[in-house]
Amino acid sequence: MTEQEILQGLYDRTLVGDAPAVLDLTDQGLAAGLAPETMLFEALIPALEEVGARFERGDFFVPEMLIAGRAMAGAMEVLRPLLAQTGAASLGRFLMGTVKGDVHDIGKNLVNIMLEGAGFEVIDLGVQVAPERFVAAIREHRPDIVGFSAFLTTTMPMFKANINALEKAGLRDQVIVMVGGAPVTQEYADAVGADGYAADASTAVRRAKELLA
Ligand code: B1M
Repeated sequence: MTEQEILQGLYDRTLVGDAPAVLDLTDQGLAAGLAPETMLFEALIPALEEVGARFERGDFFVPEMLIAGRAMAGAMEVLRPLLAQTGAASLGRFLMGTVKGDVHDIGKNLVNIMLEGAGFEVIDLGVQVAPERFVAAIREHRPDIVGFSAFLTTTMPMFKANINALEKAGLRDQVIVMVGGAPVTQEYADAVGADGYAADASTAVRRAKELLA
């Protein structure tokens, strides 16, 4: 198979949620010398974008989104150690979580991988993280930056709820707040009083470094 055929196969099989084929093609891509970033940005992410577009049009439903997400997550397990360099000196501590009411984690996990690759120490609280859990974890881990991910317009308001909880706990001036996720914009981030926003994982790394500079 040519590199182009592998990338096309990865896109097509992710789109239909064929996890074993996606894993197999990921291995084949690596064996053929394809860069993990190429498989990620030219096949896996575009496939999930198409899944989202089909869901919006009513051509796909939740089960299709779920199996496509699982197929991508399987490939990420293989790519993760390759994307994240090891042994880099810590640039800072980053506490991350998907907000309460939201179970999307693929985008968050990708940001984590890129942050780790760039040399951040990442503490991931997972999904559905309530404001009080963020507060407790900030007290425990003393991160330089806390990151809130939200992927639904209905869960984005949790950014403000989280920031309010930090203020109430007297922690707001001790930690930098970054936000992101599919429906989030710079305007929304500004409106809720976040310090930083990024539209994708590589911008998130750049923005995190800028905020600490
Ligand atoms: Co859902 N879902 N989903 N979903 N899902 C979206 C997000 C949606 C846009 C699809 C659509 O309609 N086009 C839509 C939201 C619409 C909206 O609110 N505007 C949607 C919906 C409606 C829903 C449900 C409500 C469906 C239902 O039940 N009726 C439901 C909600 C469940 C809940 O959370 N309570 C639901 C459920 C699910 C699944 C569980 C089936 C599955 C999630 C699996 C998982 O994550 N483990 C799923 C999936 C797979 C998707 C799509 C198809 C793909 C998401 C994804 O992984 N994208 C998605 C459509 C889409 O996004 N195009 C969709 C790839 C990922 C790499 O990109 O997540 O954007 P992204 O992450 C980026 C950036 O956002 C950024 O960097 C990441 C990497 O580049 N980023 C940050 C993320 N976090 C950041 C933090 C930062 C900085 C940058 O700083 C802290």
